[in-house]
Amino acid sequence: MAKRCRALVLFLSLGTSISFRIPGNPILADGKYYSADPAPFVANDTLYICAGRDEAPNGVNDFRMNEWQILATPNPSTNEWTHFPSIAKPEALFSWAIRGKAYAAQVVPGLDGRFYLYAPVSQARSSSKDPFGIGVAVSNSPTGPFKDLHPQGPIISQSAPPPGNTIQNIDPTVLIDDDKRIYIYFGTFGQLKAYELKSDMITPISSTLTNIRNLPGFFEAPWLVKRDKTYYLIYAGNNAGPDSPCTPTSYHACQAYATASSPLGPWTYRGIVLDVVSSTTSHAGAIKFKNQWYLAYHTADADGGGHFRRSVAVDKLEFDDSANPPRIKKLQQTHRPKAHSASTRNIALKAKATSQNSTPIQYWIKAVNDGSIPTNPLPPEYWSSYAAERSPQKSTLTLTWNTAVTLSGAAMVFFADQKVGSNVGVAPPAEWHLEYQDTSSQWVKIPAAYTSKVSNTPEEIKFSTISTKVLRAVLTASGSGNKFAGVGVKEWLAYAPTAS
Ligand code: FUB
Repeated sequence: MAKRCRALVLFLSLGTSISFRIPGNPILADGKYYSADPAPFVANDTLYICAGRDEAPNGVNDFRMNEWQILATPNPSTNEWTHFPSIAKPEALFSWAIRGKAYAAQVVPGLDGRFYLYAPVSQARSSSKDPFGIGVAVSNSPTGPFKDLHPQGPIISQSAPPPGNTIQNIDPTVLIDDDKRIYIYFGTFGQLKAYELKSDMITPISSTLTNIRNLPGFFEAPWLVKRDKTYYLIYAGNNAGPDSPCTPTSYHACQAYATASSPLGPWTYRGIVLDVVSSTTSHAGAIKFKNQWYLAYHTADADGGGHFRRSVAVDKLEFDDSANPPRIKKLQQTHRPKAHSASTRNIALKAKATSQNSTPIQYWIKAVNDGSIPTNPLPPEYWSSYAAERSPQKSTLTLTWNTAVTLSGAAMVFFADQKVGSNVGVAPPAEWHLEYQDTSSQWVKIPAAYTSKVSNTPEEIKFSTISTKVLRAVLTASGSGNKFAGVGVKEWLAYAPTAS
């Protein structure tokens, strides 16, 4: 009996794995397991990707992350992967950590042949303002089981040495340099710190932290890597706004990068590695494997995916060696073949949406005709005129097609967090109607039974057939005097008489 129990414990602690072949990105796509914050590493002729597991229920806008998992392939171009669904859980790995908050971890093959897991978790008992800390665990195998290497607590936290650390301590990235010196970077919310570690992989070499500045738009997710003599720091940046090099709204992030000739900088910003992805967060890791560079990153592209139900993808990363230092070429995302989309009467999907008012930085005009109607959207998943005390009374949204289209109906799926008639927040519009541009470019109001009802199911407003290249919605916000609520639109559908 004792023998049977021991065998069972051994089996459970080693975990189970499952192998499969994929038709393309994302790697885990059926929505059974979501995977986020990929951190690639190489061992035993295999490319491994350590990832967190997103478990937020659909519609919950929060990180629900209880464990880490590993994906492994002998070669990404074979599309053959093995999934180790549960390699560690914060509270089981670190006696000082609470359940959940299994944020972006990295497994680092050490110089001693062992594997070091750098894992941000939340401390059970901490007097610091922010309880996040980075723990380190070690294993003889790339997929665990891992054992806490520093049972006293996190090696990095607001109260661990070196002092002067008041940031949220997550998103570690570790590089073992060619001369065997070890560097760690970590941070988020625009704050990035770094220092050198001793060969024990846990102790800071000096009592000084390097504050990394000069990374335009740095938000989080640093990834430190070296190629030949050049150090590359890839990071999630979200400097949105008219001069942003990459993000359309303040909720988005792109992957930018900087280079340096020494591991702690100074860094020089070089450009964008990866445009915004379908999830608002962006987190990536670059790795050389069998003479090819790859970038692992996450998106919301799996079945039922979302900003808190992310999935890891991997694509080839190319360098331009004619530049000095060599430039990283912007990644071309690849996807598994899409199922044919069902025929639809909604031809708004083929139009370009614009807003005549300037759209506040958190909202996204592209969301109004992207075919997605989320129940609990984040701001970039809808358009809104909400600008606190300065929300305008009138707004106009326009759909423009390249060639004339025939329309016989439309639907507006409004977002509202306030009741009808409110003059604060986002409320159903007091009034709205559609106009189209006729052949002499005159705006003509479309007579129809308009309703400002808020429902997540599009309700078609039918009208007599019109032909136009430009359709506009004139929206009047509720409120009075100079105090108006914002108007919010999750989706605007424009119906042709027949489906195509
Ligand atoms: O997964 C939780 C957080 O989301 C990570 O720490 C960030 O980098 C972002 O990807």
